[in-house]
Amino acid sequence: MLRSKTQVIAEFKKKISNMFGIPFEEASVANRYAALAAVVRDEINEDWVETNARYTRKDERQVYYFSLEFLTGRFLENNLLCLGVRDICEEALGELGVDLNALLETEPDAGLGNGGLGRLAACFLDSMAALGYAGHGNGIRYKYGLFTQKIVDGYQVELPDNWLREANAWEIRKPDKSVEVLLGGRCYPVPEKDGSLKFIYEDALRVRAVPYDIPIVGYRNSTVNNLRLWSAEAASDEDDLDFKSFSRGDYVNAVYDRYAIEAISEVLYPDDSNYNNRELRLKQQYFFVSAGLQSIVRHHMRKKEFKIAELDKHICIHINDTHPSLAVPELMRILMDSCGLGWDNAWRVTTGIIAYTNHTIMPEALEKWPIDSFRALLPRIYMIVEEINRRFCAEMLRRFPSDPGRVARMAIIGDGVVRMANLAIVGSFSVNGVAAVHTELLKTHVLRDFYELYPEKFNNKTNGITHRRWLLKSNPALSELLCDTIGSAWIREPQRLAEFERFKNDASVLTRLTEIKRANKQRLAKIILEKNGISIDPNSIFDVQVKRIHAYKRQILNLLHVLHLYFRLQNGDDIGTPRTFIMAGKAAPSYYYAKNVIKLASEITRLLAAAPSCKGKLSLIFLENYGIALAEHIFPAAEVSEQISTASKEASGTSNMKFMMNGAVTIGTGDGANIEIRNQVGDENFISFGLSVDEVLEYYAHGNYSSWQVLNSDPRLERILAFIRSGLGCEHIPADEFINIARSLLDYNDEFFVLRDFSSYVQTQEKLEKMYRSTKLWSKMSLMNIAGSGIFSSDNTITQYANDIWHITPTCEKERPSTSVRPAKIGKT
Ligand code: 26Q
Repeated sequence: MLRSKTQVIAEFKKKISNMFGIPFEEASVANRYAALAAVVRDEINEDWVETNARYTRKDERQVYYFSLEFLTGRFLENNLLCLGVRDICEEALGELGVDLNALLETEPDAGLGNGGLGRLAACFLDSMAALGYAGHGNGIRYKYGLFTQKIVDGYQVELPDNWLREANAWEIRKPDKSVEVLLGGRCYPVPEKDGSLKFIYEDALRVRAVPYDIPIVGYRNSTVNNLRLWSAEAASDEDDLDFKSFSRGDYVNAVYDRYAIEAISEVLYPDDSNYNNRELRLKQQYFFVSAGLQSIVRHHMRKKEFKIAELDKHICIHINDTHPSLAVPELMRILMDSCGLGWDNAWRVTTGIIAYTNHTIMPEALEKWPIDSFRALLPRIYMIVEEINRRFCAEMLRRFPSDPGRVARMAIIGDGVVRMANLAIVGSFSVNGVAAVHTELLKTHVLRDFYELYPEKFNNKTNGITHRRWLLKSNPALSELLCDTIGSAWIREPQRLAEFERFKNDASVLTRLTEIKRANKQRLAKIILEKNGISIDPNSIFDVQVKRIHAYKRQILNLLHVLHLYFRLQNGDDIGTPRTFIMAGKAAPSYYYAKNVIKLASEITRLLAAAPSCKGKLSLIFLENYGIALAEHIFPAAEVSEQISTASKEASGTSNMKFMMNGAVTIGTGDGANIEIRNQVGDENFISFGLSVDEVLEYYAHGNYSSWQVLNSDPRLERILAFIRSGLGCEHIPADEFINIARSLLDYNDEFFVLRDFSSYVQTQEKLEKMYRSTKLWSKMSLMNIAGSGIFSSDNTITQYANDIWHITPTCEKERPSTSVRPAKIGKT
């Protein structure tokens, strides 16, 4: 137990000598990090064992969150905070002359996700543990996470993210819990003596799925849940080189099979919207779904007096988008082929277990797999999907005999593909969107047929973010101010952040808030100077847009505005308070438009830096390699949060919540969760602009938008676009460098209404600048955003999932004793 500084020092020194066989004095920073992590892990392990025993004892329903992505970020500091030993460790190490922050920085940023969906899964794990729910993660242990982004000469270059190069201090390999997953080959039924069918597999590739468990530590509640990530290995040692092919003299193919197997968990696909038709991706999906379900069923079957026909009382499988939707036929397969249930029983159990969250309304992101490759890879699963489809279509024809078009649209198999969203909806008991407007759009547009069929399945669960990582951990100064003013109850009950509103007219609190923001801006400026060698001015407004680069997220609108300000300065106009635009985000490697946006941002950076008119007034910086670690530095320093997607396109957004919680004011469209943020803080604390969802839908319905018309009626736009098409008037940029952007805005009629929203955006930015001039007004707006952010804690979201979908209650029994002086003292800035 880490109860005193002396104990921490002793444990830490002992670990160094045990692990590395050297005295403390000789240990490197990496050694020290590993030793501290090991000390913390020992502490966690006790609670881990106890939590599992508690779950078994209580025998309540357990939830498994299936996701192809878990963007967890670093663990060490989070775990220290959750154990309540951060301060004591910092002080103990300090006595040894070791800087805790330096150790924290050496941990790799676990980037097993692309963006919003992956980070949401990580926030949900954190909240489930903090609230004492029996909720676990199931995913893939990718050897390479999302690529590392470099910007070279303004272009994005992707480097592999070899995050497992050093031993991962948080995972435990569990070879004895391995399961086998079969791919390809042939499958056919043979009748058994008792009349049942047995399915025989021939020539299937046998993949050994090995689990690695990572503890998910609850906030000071002695609860430790499990994140189980699967790694693909050749089926067994003898199979290292498949003996049969070996003896046929087919040595090379045998080696090749081995590579093919290990390739499954090699790398995370870097696309975050476009469904891309890669067979390996389908293998990944089946691999982790099958491994996860087999191990879960096996675990619960060990219980006394367990009945497989009641599995739905014991577990709930939540699928994060359609990526794990093979859970539907795979669970059917296990229940029928391995556990002997008949179809109807298996279907009742399966559809009582699976719940599905949709994260997108973009049709191109809906997953569809060609029948041929699906059947070849998953012969038995395909049979089951065919049967699900046959029964579903028959039922639909009975219900809608005069509407065959509807039945065709809703079929799970059609037009030569398997439609994964249809499979997920038919095979689950709950379908939810991730923000109120998104769920409404699903019901009225994208999934309308299904809503009409199963209205009771549909529900909304607005996304949330964990305030422990995104406020308590990343913004210690603000956390301290909150504790000084409203006490520390908000840490466990984030809705109590609302009490901060009492201070909206308190001059000294408002001043402290401004000072904290300033200190955080300086901290970010320092990091940028060290990393990029660029100095940014903490006196300027930090106006930030950080997220994946996407046409619908409209980074281009931000850039058009920056160019607009550039021209105004060139013209000798006064643009008011100096501004630093900060952007960051990755583009999918094959998404040329998005890459073009990064190049444009980089060239604008250069242009502004070289223009005397912009000096001290306007700058743009594009930060490399946006990820969790960088994000934790950015949100606390942000003053303006850019949430400017085309209304109706962003399912929810979650960075909007992280900004708000750190006191940034949003300039945003009425899209996704922005709408709920605006409702929460009131119009006076949210800066709105642009077309509404209804207006956008109206344009789509009538097809009456013309980007040329908008362009021709606005000389500012004409000038800016001509400038972009000329390569920013720079000799070193070829004239067609930004052709992708120009084409999308003009030749393709500006699908996302960038030009249409430009004028409203510019005007609103001017309004914003005027508001900023009053430090007091701005600080008050900032305070109101912080005070309103509590409902966007994922604790709130998870409570709703638990009550409305999963039907589970917290199992927590005791509070973890704290050895820390927190929360009175939160930490150092
Ligand atoms: C699918 C098939 C093949 C390859 C890749 C994919 C794929 C991978 C990732 C498709 C989509 C994603 C990620 C989507 C995502 O992050 N969506 C975001 O989810 C957030 C959490 O709900 C929302 O806040 C965002 O609005 C939504 O864009």
